[in-house]
Amino acid sequence: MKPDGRVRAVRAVRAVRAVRAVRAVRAWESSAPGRGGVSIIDLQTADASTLDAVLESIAERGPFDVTSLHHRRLADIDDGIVARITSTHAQLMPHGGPAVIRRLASALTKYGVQWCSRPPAEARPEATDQLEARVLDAIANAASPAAIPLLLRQARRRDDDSSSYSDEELAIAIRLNRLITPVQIACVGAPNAGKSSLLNSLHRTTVAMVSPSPGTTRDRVSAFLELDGVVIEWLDTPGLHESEDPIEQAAIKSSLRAIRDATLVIHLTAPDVADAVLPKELCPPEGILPVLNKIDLIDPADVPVDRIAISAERGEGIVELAQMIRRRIVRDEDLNFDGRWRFDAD
Ligand SMILES: Nc1nc2c(ncn2[C@@H]2O[C@H](COP(=O)(O)OP(=O)(O)O)[C@@H](O)[C@H]2O)c(=O)[nH]1
Ligand SMILES: [Mg+2]
Repeated sequence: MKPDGRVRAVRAVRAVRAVRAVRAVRAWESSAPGRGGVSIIDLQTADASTLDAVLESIAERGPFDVTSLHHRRLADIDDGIVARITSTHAQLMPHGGPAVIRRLASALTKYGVQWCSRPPAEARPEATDQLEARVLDAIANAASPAAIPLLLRQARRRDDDSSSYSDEELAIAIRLNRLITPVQIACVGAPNAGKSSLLNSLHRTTVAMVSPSPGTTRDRVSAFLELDGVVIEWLDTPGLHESEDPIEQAAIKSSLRAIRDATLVIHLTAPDVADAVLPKELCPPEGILPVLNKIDLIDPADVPVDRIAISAERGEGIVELAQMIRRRIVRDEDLNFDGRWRFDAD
């Protein structure tokens, strides 16, 4: 419901008062951006009354006593929890979507709060300086376990060398950043090539329906998989083929878009199905990896030398495939790199 004119006027007066009073309040998102159902925004100031003013403006209906929790509408944007931790520290806990956080950040800014794009060093009392705080933030956000030992070494390396980054360091950072934010890998091929079986085999649990009738994977299915220490998002696509069915056509169209955005494409073929025609001018940054499935159906001597050979159903070649994919996404030399990783470029 829209607030009426009087309520809006009262809010505006409060906002002006708040803007005057609260320049000293700083706010930042302390939870991993876009990860959880609920986010945490920290509000910190040196003076309790300025924090009262901000909370009254954003969440209304105080008082917000120390150690109290309140369920409130937050700036007419979202419902959430207001937690008053100490007289000078409070937390807002709205839903975790990036759009909600962006809008709340802009509402807080309107009330005079200084919005920090990342938690300040003091927000991490265990960090001795800003760089160490950034390392800890990156560790908190990193999807892949392989990122942790590398990040732990960064604070010292970067302290020791403050020169500008070399081209090699910048190129390696593009790949190492994939350890923090997972890339997408699309598995494409004809219906019945075994794409869903491969995902299942990689995942070792059923996340996609496997069926002998073509076109079972009507929509895209994606799963986060850890391949050899590196987490990636695997897109299981519907078979690329002509279809009269409008639902299937829509699914194929949507998967074509996803395939074009993928960092690596796995082109799956099988001896018992005709190969699919791949989308034109497909040029993923890490290339197209040809993989032959169902090698249990053929004589080993008939496996073409240019194909990675697997049997999704029997689990043959799956570990080797996972390692090969990992090396395309983050190379061995990247993981052993002894230079500086620019993990915190804005
Ligand atoms: N013999 C054999 N059959 C397989 C293998 N992988 C998948 N299949 C079978 O191939 C059929 C199609 O598999 P599915 O994963 O649904 O293919 P998709 O349409 O590409 O997703 C199913 O009957 C699977 O059991 C394999 O490695 N060997
Ligand atoms: Mg399928």
